[in-house]
Amino acid sequence: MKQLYSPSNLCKYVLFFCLSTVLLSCKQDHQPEKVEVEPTLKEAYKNYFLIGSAVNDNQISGKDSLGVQLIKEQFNTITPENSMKWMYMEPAQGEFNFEMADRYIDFSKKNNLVFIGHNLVWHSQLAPWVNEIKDNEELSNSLKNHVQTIASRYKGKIHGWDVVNEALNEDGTLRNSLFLEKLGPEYLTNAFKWAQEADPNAELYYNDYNMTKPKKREGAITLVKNLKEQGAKVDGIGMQAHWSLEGPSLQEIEESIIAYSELGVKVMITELDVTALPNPWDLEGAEVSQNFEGSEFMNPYTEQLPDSVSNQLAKRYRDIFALFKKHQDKISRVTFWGVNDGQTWLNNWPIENRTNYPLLFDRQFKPKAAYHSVIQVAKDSTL
Ligand code: 9MR
Repeated sequence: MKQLYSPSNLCKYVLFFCLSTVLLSCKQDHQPEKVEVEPTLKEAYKNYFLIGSAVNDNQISGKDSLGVQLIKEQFNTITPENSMKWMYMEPAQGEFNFEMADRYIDFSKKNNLVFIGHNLVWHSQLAPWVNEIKDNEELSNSLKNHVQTIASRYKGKIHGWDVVNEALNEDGTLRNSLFLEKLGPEYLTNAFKWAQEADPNAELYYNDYNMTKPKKREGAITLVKNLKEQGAKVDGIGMQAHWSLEGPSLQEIEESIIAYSELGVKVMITELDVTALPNPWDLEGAEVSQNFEGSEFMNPYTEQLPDSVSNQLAKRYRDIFALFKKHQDKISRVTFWGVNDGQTWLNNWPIENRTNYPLLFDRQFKPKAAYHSVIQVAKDSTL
């Protein structure tokens, strides 16, 4: 007892009291603030639809490591932007080059990403030898061989194929491509049938731009109906969605989503981007043969996007995603056409070498205002 109240012990008690008070107040001062961590895109939209990006060779090879990081964090599906197109897959007749495509598939498997093949049949980015074929039967056999060789190599590894890309004109008639001219409209049904034979479980899609325009929409509906009547399996329609701040209107987009879904197919937004640059010719879509001379007036934001335009872009993305969310029962996937603004094809179309800002991540891979507005839509329980 005596020991307990000795002066040296008393000193210790006082010291202990002071120390614990200081520690306690420190702890209170540095109580971590409750910062709400924003979900990633794929987390935010996990109950609604898949969310993806087009990816390029620099990402697959790992050269673009920041891009790869974003792909893994933000997306759950990928589409190769270029490397599975005809000119790369079959550069010479009957000689296939699977090297890059195999790497894309490995990348998607390793990172648990749903893989979309793009594309099997397209008049553009075709290998030059195809245009040289004179005999129609040879052309038909080459088309069959192309579709079947590739679709069967990746059987079971590909979730869905853009089987036919951009086969329609703006007025809804069939585009006068080499295939239509020489093989007639049957080439479309055949392409779907050959793809199905080669990979019966893969989803098969028709993919095109300006799919919100009433005439083209009618054309696409007729096309899909015809394909189905002729016994082809069509699982989905891809609306590419190369859009602008002004158009298409939300009404056109909504009517199209509903109309396509009424065909009994899945609706996918497959190549989303929203140009932020002037477009005085009112060009819409993605007709790559359209190219124009540039000027300073046409490339106004070489340093950065002004806040006013950045806010417009965020608002446009907000409206678009609110609509997608409203129709989540019809939409199975939304894919952006590229990871960040530095990598978008829209820096070079319809005028080369411009500085465009159509995606959700900036050139430093940082999320933009548009990104936050897309996340907000997912979280907003009133939408
Ligand atoms: O983004 C692609 C770009 O790198 C290519 O140069 C271009 C060549 O045609 O193709 C772009 O992707 C297109 C896609 O494959 C089909 N829809 C339109 C896209 C934009 O042109």
